[in-house]
Amino acid sequence: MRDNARMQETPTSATRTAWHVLGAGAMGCLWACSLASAGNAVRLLLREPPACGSDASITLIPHPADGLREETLLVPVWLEAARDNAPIARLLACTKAPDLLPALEHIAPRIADGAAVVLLQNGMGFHAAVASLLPRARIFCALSTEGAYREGSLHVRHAGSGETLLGAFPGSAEIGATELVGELGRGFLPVRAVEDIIPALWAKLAVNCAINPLTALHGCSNGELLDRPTLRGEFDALCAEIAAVLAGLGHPGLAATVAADATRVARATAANRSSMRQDLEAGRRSEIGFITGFLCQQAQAAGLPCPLNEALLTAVRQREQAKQA
Ligand code: NAD
Ligand code: KPL
Repeated sequence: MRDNARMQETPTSATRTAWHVLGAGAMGCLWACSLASAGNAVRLLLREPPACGSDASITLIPHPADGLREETLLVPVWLEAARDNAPIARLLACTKAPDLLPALEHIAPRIADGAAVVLLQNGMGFHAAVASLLPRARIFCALSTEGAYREGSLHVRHAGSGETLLGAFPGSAEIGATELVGELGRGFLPVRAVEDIIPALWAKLAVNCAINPLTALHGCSNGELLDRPTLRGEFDALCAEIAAVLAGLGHPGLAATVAADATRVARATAANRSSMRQDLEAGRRSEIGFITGFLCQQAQAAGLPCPLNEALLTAVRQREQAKQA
């Protein structure tokens, strides 16, 4: 490995809007690096006070598609305590879904009127709650197929190159996402504005409902769902139930493609340990409540049966509790 290379802040950084990044995990560090690479001043909001209020560097192992040439880079960022009082005009929220609202409640008084708040979490069911918590902010949803994992504290590997879709949460931001894409997409991570993000959120949710709980409970790779006959049977039955719920909720197009979509994603990510499997195996709380849990809530409200999804929701929650006990 070559020596670490230090990414320089460009002279334009002083003139660009500062971006606060909430959550210094895999996605938070990756996005902080991408924003900093474009000359933005980046402030990483930490829950832990000791290291806050100082310059620091994120160690980034880039993906070849990032075009950064170096094998390892040190990217300068400013560490800031959540309880600091400087106003926040641009926020990229990168916590896991269950941590999002508590984290935002903590910094809500700092969010400026008209601030852009981008939610990068997997799952659904939290966007409206954030919009009510921050009624004067513009809320955006980001859907990312980038893959990253932490190698250590402030040390991230960009493992899979993808794309991020950005759209305004309906009713929250009068202007679309195009203006913001110009800022967020200036770094090495590609970002694309979409007019209506909701169908994309549902499509991703449906695929995650099909893959994540089964892989987490069986401790198998995504590809094993397709290749092991008993798992394939469970996967097919689950896809059929998800399709029936989507059809009942008024998403016939998604209902028609969910089995093929989930199969394609499981094949394309065959060797992956799903994020939910990783969470359960590490004894962490998973995002099940915002994935299968959200689908079950919507199904129940519409009077649609979803026994397979309900059973998976219960089983994953029991597994989480057993690990935490
Ligand atoms: P992560 O666990 O690596 O990072 C989350 C970070 O948030 C942690 O460092 C945690 O300490 C921090 N955090 C939690 N509460 C906080 C608070 N109150 N204040 C400050 N920080 C707080 O998770 P991740 O892998 O970066 O995933 C983040 C989100 O992005 C998830 O919803 C995930 O599903 C989604 N996502 C991740 C990937 C990926 O490849 N990692 C890809 C696409 C989408
Ligand atoms: O999004 C994913 C996850 O693990 O959360 C998939 C697409 C299933 C890839 O593992």
